[in-house]
This record gives sequence, structure tokens and C-alpha cells, in this order.
Amino acid sequence: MTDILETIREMVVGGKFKDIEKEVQRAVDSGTDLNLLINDALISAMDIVGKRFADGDIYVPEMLVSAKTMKQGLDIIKPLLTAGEAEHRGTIVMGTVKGDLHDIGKNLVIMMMEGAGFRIIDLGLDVKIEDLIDNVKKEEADVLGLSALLTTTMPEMQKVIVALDEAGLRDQLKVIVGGAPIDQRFADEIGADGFGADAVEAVQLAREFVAGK
Ligand code: B12
Repeated sequence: MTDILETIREMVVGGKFKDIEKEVQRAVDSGTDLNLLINDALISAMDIVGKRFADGDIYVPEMLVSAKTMKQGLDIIKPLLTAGEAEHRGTIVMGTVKGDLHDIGKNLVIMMMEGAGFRIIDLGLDVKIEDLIDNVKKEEADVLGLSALLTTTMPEMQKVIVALDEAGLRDQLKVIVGGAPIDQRFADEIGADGFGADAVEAVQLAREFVAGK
């Protein structure tokens, strides 16, 4: 079990996108726990990649190939996570804030939320405030989920909250935030309703907030 997780981790770190699907499928077929597969193989690979990048051992192109490899691995797991509850629990608008091109974490959160039965409007990455506001209104969102991976794009989250307030929408929905540099303290500071450290916590928050409406 550990071996296959390690193999997958190394494949993502090494950007072996041609072989990743086969290997992830093999792990799934042999009954590997999906949480282990996501956390201990795929996500932990991105942590290694991030560290190597920070240390100057690799550059953006390598990071991109690892990201592509990770996505292809996740694509194999996605149908298994979303096959569950079909019942519609509430609407969540999700997006990575303006200026930020990281969407792997957001996509993972979306997969788990869909699996938990929420209706997701995915606005993608580098999303303008106006697009977030328009969709919150149009889709009658219960929750707005914002993702940011760069310290330089974190302040964008606060701007979104201020804009929601100005549009008179702030009381109608809950705002949840996440991404590697985000923590509870930052979430409190900017007036978000919740912070989730990972996709499981994101789903817990969504359940709590939709039930509490
Ligand atoms: C892959 C990657 C890229 C890819 C992104 C591809 C893609 N489609 O996403 C590419 C190559 C494009 C990229 C580019 C850059 N990157 Co980059 N990247 C990464 C890397 C290695 C992994 C990120 C990742 O996918 N992690 C795995 C996912 C699953 O984790 P996650 O995003 O944190 O998400 C989890 C939680 O945070 C949470 N979550 C996430 N979103 C949300 C939302 C809600 C609502 C909730 C509740 C929870 C939640 O749940 C998720 C699942 O558990 C990180 C290093 C790292 N360890 O974070 C650097 C990193 C984020 N990048 C960094 C940098 C510097 C850059 C560049 C500026 C590099 C450059 N010189 O061009 C550019 C910026 C581009 C831009 N404008 O955004 C730095 C940021 C430093 C900083 N202090 O801001 C990091 C930390 C690397 C480093 N150690 O230096 N990057």
C-alpha cells in the first residue's frame, strides 16, 4: 500500500503525466483508501514540488508539469467521489480570486462538495469581483467559496467581502475561504464566515452553513 502511494507521489513530483492515470487506476483497483491516495500521494507530492520550487531546485515549467500530472490523477478519482448523493443540498459559487492561477485545491474542494450533494457553480481561476457578485446574485448562492494560493492575492478576498456588502448581498450568504497561505486568523480579520484547511473541512463548513440558513 505504502509503495503504491510513494510511486504515485514520485510520479507527480517527476511530472510523469503519461503514466499517472494507469498507476492511480491500479491503486483504486487494489482498494487503496481514496483519502490516503489524495492526501498522502497527490497532495503531499505538491508540497514536495512547492518546496523544491522555493529552494530554487525547479522552475515554473516543472511545477506546471507536476500540476498537470496531479490533475490527471485526480480525474481518475473524481467519478468515485461524486457518485454518491444526488440530492441537491444547496448552491455554492466557487472561484480562485483575481490574479491567482492556482486551481488544483479549489477543484479538489469542488469534487468533494459535489460528492456531498451540493450544486456547484465553478467560476474557475483569476475571477473578477464583478463576476463573483453577478453569479452570487444570479444563482442565489447559499455559500461563496474563495481560494487563494499567493500572499499577494489574499487581500483580494477582503475586497470581495466589501463588494458583497456594498451590493447588499452580504447577509444572504456565507463566505468561506481557503488556500495554503490562509488561516483562521486571516479569515476572521477580513470578516469571512469560515476557513477550511482542506477539502474535508470545506464540506463540513458548507454543510453547517447551508443547514443553518
Ligand atoms: C502547482 C503550483 C503552481 C502551478 C498552478 C497550476 C494550477 N492549475 O493550479 C503554476 C505553475 C501555474 C504556479 C504558478 C505560480 N506559482 Co505556484 N505553486 C504551485 C504549488 C507547487 C502547488 C499548489 C497546489 O496545487 N497544492 C495542492 C492543493 C491540493 O493544495 P491547496 O491549493 O492548498 O488546496 C487545499 C487547501 O488549501 C484547501 N483549499 C483550497 N482552496 C480552498 C477554498 C476554500 C473555500 C476552502 C474552504 C478550502 C480551500 O483545500 C485544498 C484541498 O485540501 C505551490 C506550493 C504549495 N505547496 O502550495 C506553489 C506556490 C503556491 N506557488 C508559488 C509561486 C511563487 C508561484 C508563481 C508566482 C511563480 C512564478 N514565478 O511565476 C506563479 C504565480 C501564478 C499566478 N498568478 O497565480 C508560491 C507562493 C508563494 C507566496 N508566498 O505567495 C508557492 C507556495 C511555491 C513556493 N513554495 O514558493 N504554481
